[in-house]
Amino acid sequence: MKTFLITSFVSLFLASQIVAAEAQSIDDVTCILDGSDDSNSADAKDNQLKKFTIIDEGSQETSQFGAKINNSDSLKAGLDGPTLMEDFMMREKIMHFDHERIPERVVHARGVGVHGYFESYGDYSNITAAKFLREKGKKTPMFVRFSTVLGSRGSPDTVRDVRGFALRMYTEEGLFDLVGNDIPPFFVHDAIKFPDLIHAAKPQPDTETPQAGTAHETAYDFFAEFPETLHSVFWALSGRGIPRSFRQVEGFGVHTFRLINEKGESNYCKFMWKPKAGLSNLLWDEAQKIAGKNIDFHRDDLYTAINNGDYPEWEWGVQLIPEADVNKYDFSLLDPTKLIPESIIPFQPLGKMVLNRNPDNYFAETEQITFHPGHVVRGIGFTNDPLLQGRLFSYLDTQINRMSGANYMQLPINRPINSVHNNQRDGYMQSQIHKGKVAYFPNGLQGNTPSMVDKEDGGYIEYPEKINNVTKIRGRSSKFFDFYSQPQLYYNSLTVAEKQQLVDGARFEIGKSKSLDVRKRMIRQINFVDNELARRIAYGVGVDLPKKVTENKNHTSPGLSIEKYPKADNIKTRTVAILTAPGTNTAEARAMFNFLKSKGAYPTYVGLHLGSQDGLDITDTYMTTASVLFDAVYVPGGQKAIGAMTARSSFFPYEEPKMFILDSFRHGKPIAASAEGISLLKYAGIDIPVGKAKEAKGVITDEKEAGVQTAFEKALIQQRFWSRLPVDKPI
Ligand code: HDE
Repeated sequence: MKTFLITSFVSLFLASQIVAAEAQSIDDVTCILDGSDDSNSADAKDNQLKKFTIIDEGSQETSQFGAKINNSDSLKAGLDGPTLMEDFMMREKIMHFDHERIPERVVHARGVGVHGYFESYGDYSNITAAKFLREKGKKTPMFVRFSTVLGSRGSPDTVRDVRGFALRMYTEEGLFDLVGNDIPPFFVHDAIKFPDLIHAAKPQPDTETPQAGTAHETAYDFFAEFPETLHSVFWALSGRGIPRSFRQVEGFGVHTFRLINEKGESNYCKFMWKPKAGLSNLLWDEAQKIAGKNIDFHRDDLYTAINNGDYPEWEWGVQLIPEADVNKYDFSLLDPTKLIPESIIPFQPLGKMVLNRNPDNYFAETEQITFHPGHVVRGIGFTNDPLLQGRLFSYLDTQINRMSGANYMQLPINRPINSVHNNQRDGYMQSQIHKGKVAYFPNGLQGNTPSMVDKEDGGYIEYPEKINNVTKIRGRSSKFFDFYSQPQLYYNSLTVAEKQQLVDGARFEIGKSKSLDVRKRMIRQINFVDNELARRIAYGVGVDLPKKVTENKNHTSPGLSIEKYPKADNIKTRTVAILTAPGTNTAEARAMFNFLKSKGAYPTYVGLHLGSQDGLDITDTYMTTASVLFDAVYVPGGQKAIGAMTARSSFFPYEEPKMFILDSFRHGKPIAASAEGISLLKYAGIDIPVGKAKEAKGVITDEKEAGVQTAFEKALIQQRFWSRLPVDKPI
């Protein structure tokens, strides 16, 4: 019986593809249908995916129905004659091509996916029945997709936006999807306002501009009218809206969820995950320039690190709130526009998450994955957060639009690693053959199987929350109406340089609104958060400086500032440009290259032309790259080279080396130079610090290359020298 089922499955689902691959054994295919054999292993998902993976290299061309063919020319009536209708090869090939696209996601269209695993730090059965959290060292396969929210699939990576950070754990008990973001609050608290938010923020319907950002009138019109958005707007306007790398962002489940243990006891929780590489962001000037120089900056960065074996890691855990404390705070736990300050409830790590494999095929994996906050495992449940409740509908519904049918969970990337049995049947692209006449429950003919599983036997645990004595009402509880305390908390927790970034971001975004009325209304709202901030922004966007209406409570919370965030203790994956020209001191250049490489950094020789230059292997030129694409820069000595680099010449018509250094300096990046290389820094107008000021400023110079190594490494750990960034005079 099984053999029949398996054979049919293969012929239907894989027929067209399998021809080019090695024939699969019956046992292999059994695993596809019934993943239970290795659902307990960290490799379980990879092993399952391998069974769907096709290798075309070395094969012969066939049609979709398996005929061997040569389809380089269409079939014609004579060499110059008309193409014949009979040409099944052409019809099939073009038909398939015509249907290659599916609708992009209505939000989060641009994304990059990677495989990895979660490893539990211990047994947490005291708080949850979820099996992936019940054993120290237990590994669970994962897939993660990072995304921007507003841009189309082809938009640049470095736009100012929130980043989606969606996780899928392929647990032995089914999928657990945590579809989160890189910032803890959300813009609106009720799902019913989500379409308004997105319509206001996406390109305007009359012009379809601007792409991938909120710097336009309708967005700020909405924000100004709907001040619960302010908290998230503040995060997006700060450095959090323009991360340096997906590897250096935090993750947040945003909503309050529920954890339930075997005894049925429940705690509220917020999920969050913290990058071991620390946090880092781009400056707005960098972000904009990168969008022109390398539109794929973030996905390249992630791909390269993983490809090099530098696997990004996060600590994954919760803020746990006892059921009894639900009403204890000034804000409601059910309000997703608020965060729970870590000063009130600390982060408790439960495990680590490691991303260690790039996908093989963008479409099959990253595009076809269908995340859904409703994919939960036993021991994890929902709360009455009205945003979460709405999402539980939306993520199912949206997939029908993208996937054109209800069977998308059978796609390889979506299949759980444990076996799936139920009475759901048929529909477009059904790829499984359910044997037998029974597709209902209860049944006698199949012994009442698939049987119903109660929570006592390992079934999903519904938390028996009491809902009594309530009246149907459209509204919200009073705690949801405090729109200003948390943006104030966030603003207060930023450093001087970070506050300036927020001011600059706001001046750019609000300043893009042609309507003075919108700008005025926005400043009015910001003034309810903090008068000084509102005045600084107002000045830049041509609005009268507002009078003070609110006292700043001066409260702060740890963990919100990027500048103060704990740093990694190494320089792995930091990108460093070594600027060269013919005549560079190659010994110095090589010594620095090797030093950085030995520490795990990614050095690159930038030269006049690709290929060998004085024996150095130049992999980027002053044309193909720029300072904004690197974390730091080093200039070795070499009289002839520095002579050329410190003049406007036919080699450097735009004084490219000078501009390189100037940008690095302005952007607060570590800069090192040795011997004659120091002259390039001076030529760029940089005051060369001496003594301890070198390390404080991150400008490291010495007559010898060996003399800059250690201090340069320290500077690279620091990543950015915030004190170099300009700050406004008080207004
Ligand atoms: Fe989403 N969101 N969302 N969202 N969201 C989608 O699902 C939606 C919300 C988030 O990489 C869509 O498959 C509604 C909060 C991420 O595939 C869609 C509401 C958070 C991703 C959708 C929200 C998110 C999505 C688009 C308000 C952070 C990308 C295509 C109730 C916690 C997932 C799709 C991926 C994607 C709807 C609010 C994060 C339309 C209605 C809050 C990371 O279903």
